[in-house]
Formats: sequence, C-alpha cells, structure tokens
Amino acid sequence: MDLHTALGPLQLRNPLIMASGTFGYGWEFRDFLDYSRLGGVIAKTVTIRPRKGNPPPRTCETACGVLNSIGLPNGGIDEFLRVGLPYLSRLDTCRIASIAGETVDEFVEMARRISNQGGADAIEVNISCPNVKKGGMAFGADAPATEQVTRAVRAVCAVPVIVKLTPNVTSIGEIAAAAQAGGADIISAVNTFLGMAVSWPDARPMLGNIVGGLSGPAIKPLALRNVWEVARSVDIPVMGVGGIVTGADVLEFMTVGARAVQIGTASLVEPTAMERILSEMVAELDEHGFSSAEQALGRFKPSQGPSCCR
Ligand code: RRO
Repeated sequence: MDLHTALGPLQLRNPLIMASGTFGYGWEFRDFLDYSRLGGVIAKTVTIRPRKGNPPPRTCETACGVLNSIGLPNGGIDEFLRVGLPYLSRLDTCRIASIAGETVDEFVEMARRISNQGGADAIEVNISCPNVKKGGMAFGADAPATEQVTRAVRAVCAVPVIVKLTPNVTSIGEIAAAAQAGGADIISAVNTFLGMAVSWPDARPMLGNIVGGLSGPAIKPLALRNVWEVARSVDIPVMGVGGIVTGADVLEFMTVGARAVQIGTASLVEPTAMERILSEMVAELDEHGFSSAEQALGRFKPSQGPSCCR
C-alpha cells in the first residue's frame, strides 16, 4: 500500500501526524512509539516566556471526550531552542514546531529564531488555544488578525507555515481564506471546542479554569464538518484533526479533503494508538480496493445523496 502524502512542500511517509500538546517534544513517548512509522510529529506549543499554565484540575473526562485547560505551560522559547528542538530534530519523521504569541511581534520573533536555528521541517502557528487570556483564540477568531499574523510569520520563515484554526467561530471558511491570503502553506483544522463540566451537588466547576477545550471522539462529527468547510474554502492543503480513533476515521477526513490528519486524545488513552490506526487504515483501503492513501483524497460526493453503506 502506498501511504505517501504531500502537504504542499512537505513529503510525509503516511498521513498520520501526532497532534501538538499530546506528546511534549518527543521524549515522553520514546518508549511507546517508533517515530519512523509516523507521518510526522508536532511539538507542544511554546511561548516567548516560560509559563506555569492554569490552576488544577487541568483535565476532566467527559462522555466520549476530554476537557482540558492546560494553559500552555512551557519553558519558553529559549529552553525550546536549547533542549526541545534539538531533541525533536533527531526524530526520524517530519518534525513540526508550534508557537503561540500574545502579539504579532512575539509570533515573528519565535518563528524567526526556530527557522534560523534549523531542525524543524515546518512551524505550526497556534492561533487557536482556548485556555489563555491574551493571544490564544483572539487571533484565530478574527479574519484580518489571522491574515496579519500569518503574513508576518511567513515573511521570516524559511520553512512551511501551518496555521491552526479554532472551531469556536461562526465561519471557519472565512478565517481559513484569511490565512491563505496571508501566505499560509497549510491549514490545521481544528483546535478544541470550548466547553465546561460542572459538579451539581456542590455547584462547582470541574476545571480550575472553569472552561476548557473539548477533544476526543465526542467532537469528531463537529471537526469533520469544519474540515469539509475549510477544504472547500482554500486551495492550500488541509490537515484534519478532532476525535480520530480508528483507521476509518482517518479516511473520512481524507474523503472530505484533508491530505493528512493529526491524532491527539487517542494517544493519551492508548499510547500506541497511532500504530493501530495506521494498520486499520491500510486494512480499510485494501478491503475497498484502493492501492494508495492519496486515492482516498477528496472523493466526497454529497450531490449523490446519502449513503446506504451503514
Ligand atoms: O495548553 C492548552 O491549554 C491548550 C492549547 Br496551547 C491548545 O492549543 N489547545 C488546547 O485545547 N489546550
């Protein structure tokens, strides 16, 4: 089975990428995964200065999903360049750094320094974190701000720029188009959905931050709809992310136009999930007579009416 996929200038050995925030900078998963079997990895988002993150509890399990309000804890860009990026750069897969700023200048400074140091094959611009007060979703919820930050980062980066979008907007297609207008090479869709959990007997929130971002299988249909809308709104490649746990899930995202997918929450409950998902995807493709993953791309035919497959 030919599993190769191209994300613009990035050539991946298969379409499965480890989502940001779910495996640190690679060290944490070294005993569980053979990175050379993955399409790529995206490091935990870094910020210009070190951050402690949000007050605990930072996660809460919900029906078919996880709420998180981690709040971007990280050692800052200096530590990332000294420790995180050198480790990440040794992994035998496509290595992607992730940055989040409070201002355009912060995004630019981090992108420039990562690009100049080398070791990352691309940079994901996280304009969609739901759990921080400054920056975070503010850029990703506004089309002109999305275009502005994308253009500024693009101008200082020697590697492809990926823009990660929030689904917590009215028209994600407009935001995706703004990222493309700003020069984005690739779009990631989507980050987590704002949600909350409450303990009714003591009338208190379950998260220290009260609200958080929902991920996991609960959001798959929501993410799929967002990815379809993004794929119809831009000409650049799209990575689908949100609730993927099976090989069939991957192929659903590819059918509506995602050239690759990211897997996050599935690895938290099953650290070897990505290898299982890859085998399932190959078996699914084989069973349906496909000889390559790219043949599954963009086949969606809504005009033919609803499916009678299941
Ligand atoms: O750290 C977080 O709380 C976090 C981030 Br940066 C993000 O992009 N998405 C998310 O659900 N949590």
